[in-house]
Amino acid sequence: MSANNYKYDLVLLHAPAVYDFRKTSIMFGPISDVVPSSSIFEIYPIGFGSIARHLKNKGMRVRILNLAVKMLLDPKLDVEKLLGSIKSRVFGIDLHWLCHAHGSVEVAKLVKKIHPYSKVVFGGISATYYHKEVMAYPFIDYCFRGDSTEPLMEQLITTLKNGKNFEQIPNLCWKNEQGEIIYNKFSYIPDELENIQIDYKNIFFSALRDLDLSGYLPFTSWVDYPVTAIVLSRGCNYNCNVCGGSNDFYKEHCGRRKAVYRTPKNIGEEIKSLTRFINGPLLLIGDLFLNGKEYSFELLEEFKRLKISNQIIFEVSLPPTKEELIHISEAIPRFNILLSPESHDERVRNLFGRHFTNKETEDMIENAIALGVGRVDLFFMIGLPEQTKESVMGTVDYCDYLLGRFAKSKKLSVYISPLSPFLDPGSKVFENPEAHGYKLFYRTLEEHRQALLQPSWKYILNYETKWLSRDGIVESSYESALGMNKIKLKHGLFTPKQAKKQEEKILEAYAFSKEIDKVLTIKDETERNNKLQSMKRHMDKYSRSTTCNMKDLEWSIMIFNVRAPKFLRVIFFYMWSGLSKVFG
Ligand code: B12
Ligand code: SF4
Repeated sequence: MSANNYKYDLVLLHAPAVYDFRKTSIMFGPISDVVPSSSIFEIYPIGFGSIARHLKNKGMRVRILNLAVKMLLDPKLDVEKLLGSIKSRVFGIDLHWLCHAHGSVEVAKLVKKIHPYSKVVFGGISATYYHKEVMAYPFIDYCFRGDSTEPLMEQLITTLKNGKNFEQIPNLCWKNEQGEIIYNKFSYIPDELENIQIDYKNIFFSALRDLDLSGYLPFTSWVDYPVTAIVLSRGCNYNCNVCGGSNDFYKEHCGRRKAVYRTPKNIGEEIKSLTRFINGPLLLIGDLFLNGKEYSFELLEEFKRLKISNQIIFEVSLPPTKEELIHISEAIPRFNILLSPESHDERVRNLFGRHFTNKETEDMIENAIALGVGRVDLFFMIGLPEQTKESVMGTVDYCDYLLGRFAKSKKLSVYISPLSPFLDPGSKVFENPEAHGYKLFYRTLEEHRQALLQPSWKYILNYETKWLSRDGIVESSYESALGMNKIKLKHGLFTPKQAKKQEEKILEAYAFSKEIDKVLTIKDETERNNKLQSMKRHMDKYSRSTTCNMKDLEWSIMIFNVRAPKFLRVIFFYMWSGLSKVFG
């Protein structure tokens, strides 16, 4: 194809976790219960926005195509036809989260089949970890390693246009004419993020230009629930043992020794560009206090100056002190705190890698309420070192105690969910499971790709622990969900009707997961597969909001008083004015 026939220089594609989830029968269970995505993880990496902005500023044409959202919204969507209608020099596919191992690779295969002359490039932190395996697939041409690729994508596209040598592009894995895989030096590790930003105006107008609102949506229900992430840093200064985004991971795989934070001015500009269009909540990711007092207070001063009326959710790794909370409340009138103590048991929490006490957590809740917090959200997890089923139920009891103390204020919410679907590659536990009491079922990318096709989440899980087998994780997940449901009813957070409905759903989901176990004992493969296929409708039903009810999570957003995002009105206005010109 001649260069002039390419409408785009780059199309950034986000695949569903499993391709094609519309046909396969899989009970994903609660694997995505605590994120706004459905079980096919339709959220695309926030970095799509900063790559798009960088390339647009260099005069290149970029499109974002959230294929996962489009497939969810239109069950009859003909993906091959859609991809066939889009001509691009390069298709960039993220393999950021390992749970996309199946979908991303399958979509790459499809793109190459449809557009044999276009180039397929992979990136993201899982692609970084598995770059050798990624490059072994014949339909993937390039893979970028590292957490920052904005200028690298520019270099790749320019090099493709000019036909010059690829050796000069840092962090790039590529194939030479003989088909040998070349791993360029990993030398681009920016230690300042001044040029990294998302221009929301550009995103909204690109959606208009491409007449494709859904292709740019971060997740399906975003229009009703427009929560948007603002990432403060790249890398992390912490070392939680089960996390594949820890300090050790970034050191080993991204060459980053410590987290680098964006400047308050840069973050302020992004927030300004966003709040012109959206009045939904902003989720600040990356604990601002971990970058020192001076930085955090400077950032909060910037927020104060901007007079942000949106709700801001501060995701913190440690409970903020009273002084820190005072600064937050002075800067942001509508603030919320999100903390993950992971377990009520301080020893389990320590083994996870978080070092704070329950007393510190409780003091934080008390102070935050006194300072007018909108909501404190506490997240607990199942599948941790030394965590038994009794310990999981102990966490439910602790939540009962916390709600007993704070529920009257209606400011505290508690959630529990399993560590799923995967223990993160590159985490300390993944690299040395036995030493931490874990057993790994899958290690390679290909093994995880196959695992995602298993009929239920129990078999998708890539681990079990000495204290909780896979069955134990499933049992503890549903039983703790029942426990949480009861205490939320007891403390008036759920109405009896809501609690009854949720209880029925949890019990049905648990029973259904056992039903799948039984079907798997059927020896005849055709009979087994037919039976599984006939269960698809229920499998889909029990893959959403079982351990945590999404409505419960969204309720915290409802009180944020979200109106329809401003940008939708802008879009409708432009579409309407365009149409009125056509029709006079
Ligand atoms: C922010 C965050 C989130 C946000 C996502 C916001 C967003 N839209 O990106 C939320 C809260 C929604 C989230 C959810 C999940 N997360 Co998360 N998340 C993080 C966190 C804390 C920071 C990530 C970050 O800094 N990103 C910024 C940079 C690094 O990435 P980026 O700008 O998006 O992209 C750059 C590069 O990655 C690369 N790149 C990315 N994609 C592509 C594609 C191409 C073609 C190219 C060339 C380059 C490229 O270039 C970009 C620009 O420079 C990390 C922990 C950490 N410290 O890393 C965990 C982390 C990434 N998440 C993780 C997980 C497991 C999840 C969930 C699966 C959890 C779950 N079961 O629900 C879900 C998946 C949600 C989905 N996709 O639907 C794991 C991933 C481990 C792994 N290897 O799979 C991590 C490492 C740690 C953890 N356990 O939380 N997460
Ligand atoms: S879980 Fe721990 S190590 Fe991972 S990103 Fe969060 S604070 Fe950092």
